[in-house]
Amino acid sequence: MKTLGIVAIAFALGYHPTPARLGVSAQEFHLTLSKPAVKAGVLEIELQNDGEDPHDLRVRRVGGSHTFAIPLTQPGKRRTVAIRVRPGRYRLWCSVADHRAIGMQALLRVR
Ligand SMILES: [Cu+2]
Repeated sequence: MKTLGIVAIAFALGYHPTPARLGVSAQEFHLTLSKPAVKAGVLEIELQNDGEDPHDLRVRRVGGSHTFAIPLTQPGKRRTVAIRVRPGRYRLWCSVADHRAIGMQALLRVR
């Protein structure tokens, strides 16, 4: 019971030993997130290209200046990157050609 208590306190303080995960499916021409919101901390983003063209992924906090980049990923392939996210809203988009403008973008909330 003592161990359980310590774990409960650790969680209450915001320590999460396993990172949050977010799946992002890329298709022509939209991005589908596995969930609309995640917790702050380490976030594993798994980009799955479910389309027929190569796509990449960019992630930037609204109001922020750093852009995380997941490189070009071929159709049928998957890439996972771990980033650290803070509470707020993050924009995700594909930076290939005009893909962002024609719909390959999404908004993620971080609590
Ligand atoms: Cu794209």
